[in-house]
This record gives sequence, structure tokens and C-alpha cells, in this order.
Amino acid sequence: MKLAAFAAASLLSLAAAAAEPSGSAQPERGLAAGEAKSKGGQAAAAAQATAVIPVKGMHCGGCVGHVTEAVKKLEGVRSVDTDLDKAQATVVYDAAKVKPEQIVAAIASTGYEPGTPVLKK
Ligand SMILES: [Cu+2]
Repeated sequence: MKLAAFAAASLLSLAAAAAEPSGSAQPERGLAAGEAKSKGGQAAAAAQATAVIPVKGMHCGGCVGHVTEAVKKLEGVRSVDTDLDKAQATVVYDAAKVKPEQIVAAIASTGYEPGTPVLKK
């Protein structure tokens, strides 16, 4: 009984540590990221980038859906906001996993016309 409770408590604290990798429970991991970025704990966010890509040829919600789905399939893409009125797709992605050129290619593969990506900071 006591052992089981102890094991459960250990699992809980392990889960808590895993949920917060930037926390003090994992100083070794936080250190490397902190050295690289000089503001520790944001290693995951460090590679995040946003690109706004003009898309010509969309004329309805179906078009928006095609573009959005094609971009979402790419590994490393975190979110896609395709705007019909502005004729552009705003893509948040992991720059370590996917390049803007690949996003452009995915849009082109749907039959619409992607323009030059504008990177946001
Ligand atoms: Cu359409």
C-alpha cells in the first residue's frame, strides 16, 4: 500500500517535470537552451517562425480549405490561417523542421498560385 502510493507520487512528480521542461526540475536541459539563447527555457519557441504567403486564385471557402489542408500536412507546421479576402496564408511553423519553400510548394501543389513568403519576426 505504502509502496504503491509512493510510486504514484513519483509518477506524478515525473509527469509534472515532463510537462514543464523549463522548470527547475531539469536544470541540465534548461542550461543548454539558456546558453544558446541567453534567455533560458524557450528552446521550443526559438525555432518558431511565421511566414505570410500571398495566394492567388482562391475564390471561396473551399479554396481556403484546400490550401489550409495542404499546408497543415507538412511536418513542422503548427498553424495555418488562410484569409480569402487578403488572399494570403499566415503559417506558423518550426523553422528547424520545414522551410518556407516547402510551404510554397505545398500551396502550389493544390493548383493555387503562391507568392513570395514574407517572414515575420
Ligand atoms: Cu473555391
